[in-house]
Amino acid sequence: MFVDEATINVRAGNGGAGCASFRREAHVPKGGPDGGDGGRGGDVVLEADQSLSTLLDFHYRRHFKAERGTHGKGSQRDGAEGDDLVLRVPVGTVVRDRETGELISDLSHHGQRVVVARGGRGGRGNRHFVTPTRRAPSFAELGEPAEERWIELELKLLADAALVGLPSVGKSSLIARMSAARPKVADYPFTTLVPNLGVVGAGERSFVVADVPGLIEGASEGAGLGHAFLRHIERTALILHVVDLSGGWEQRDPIADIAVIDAELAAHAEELADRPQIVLGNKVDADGAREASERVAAWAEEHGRPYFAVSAATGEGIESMVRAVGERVHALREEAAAAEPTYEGVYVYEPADERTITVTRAGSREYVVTGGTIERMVIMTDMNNEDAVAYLQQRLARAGVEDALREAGARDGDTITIGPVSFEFETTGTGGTSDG
Ligand SMILES: Nc1nc2c(ncn2[C@@H]2O[C@H](COP(=O)(O)OP(=O)(O)OP(=O)(O)O)[C@@H](O)[C@H]2O)c(=O)[nH]1
Ligand SMILES: [Mg+2]
Repeated sequence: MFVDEATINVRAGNGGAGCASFRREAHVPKGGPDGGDGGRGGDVVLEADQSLSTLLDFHYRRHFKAERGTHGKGSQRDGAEGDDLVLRVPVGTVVRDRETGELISDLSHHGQRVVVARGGRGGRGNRHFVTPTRRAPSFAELGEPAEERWIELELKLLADAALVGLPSVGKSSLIARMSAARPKVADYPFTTLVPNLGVVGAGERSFVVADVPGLIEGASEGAGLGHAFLRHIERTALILHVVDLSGGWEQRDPIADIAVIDAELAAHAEELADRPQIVLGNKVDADGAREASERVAAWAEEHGRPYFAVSAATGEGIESMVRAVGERVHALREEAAAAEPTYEGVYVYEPADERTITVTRAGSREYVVTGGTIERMVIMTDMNNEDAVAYLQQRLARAGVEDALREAGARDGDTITIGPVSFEFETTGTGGTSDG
């Protein structure tokens, strides 16, 4: 179907740094620690919005950045949080991580939100690091760097209704009459090779209609252009079943034609047989068509299907048919919306391997340790401050880094690299796997 694509770069806001400061009191040279925390950086969020219909905006601008958090200050003043950046995309947008190809989200409902890049946490001020043995922590945490990634957006426009019928019954002619779509029309079968979509204006109630290639007997088993197109119909709420009322190039019984299509739909998927249908008797302008129309009308009434006699050629009957289809589509949409869960929560995309610790041997006495969570611990540490480094060492041990290194064969004195930092391996004896 109609596909619109864009690739964009999203960067959340960095967290602000925590502050290391001490209360000033008249008689005490150094009061208690009172450094405020850094503010959280803003997230980049995608939100589905039904008033939008294309991804065109993202073709002109490709880099999007949320606001950073500000740094904490003395006297327990915390930094301000950065604002989230909310990017609105059309309903039907599928989001993927460009690097891994991983599906991040399928934004199929108005208001649905997904965080595609998380803002960095603010660093904690020094007052958080007080322990019985460390009364005056001289360090604070740095802010957490924000996430940044390239994501791919793909818009899949879904049709509300699909024009279905045998070849040459006039499906493409009808979509051309109903909308601005201009598909190829010809009086030989299988003129339409790919589905066409058209937006039909029906007062306030515009809807999207699909014109798919003609189906023939055996389509559900792969005859003709078969299967691929039945798949497109699966997701449309309403079937506009088009039948040819004209005598055509051979004697044809429109009611038998309807039965052929019904059988193919049912053979493809049980629920297609129960899908709401409106029957459109087309070519009512042709010789002998009125009589055929009356018979189809009687049959349709008997089977509880609305029926309209139309002519794509002269325009007869089109207006009232479009109005009725618009109303039906609207009712079906409301039904579907009522059945939908509401989207209040926000899904946050987290690559799966954040907590995994991987040790790679890089030389005879050199190891590289990777893992999102522990790399962040390192990045948030002020390496110029001895106390901060000692604290980091304990956290890493508790997170299981020491155990993992030892398992990989590391011995005291080996060089260990985590993120941008290298240091010497030294056992703390803190061990264990509780949180860090
Ligand atoms: N007289 C008359 N001819 C029509 C009408 N609608 C379509 N036709 C003719 O029927 C033939 C087939 O029309 P298409 O619109 O290509 O039919 P289709 O169902 O899209 O055909 P496929 O794509 O091959 O499945 C063309 O020659 C049209 O001009 C109509 O209302 N009246
Ligand atoms: Mg066609």
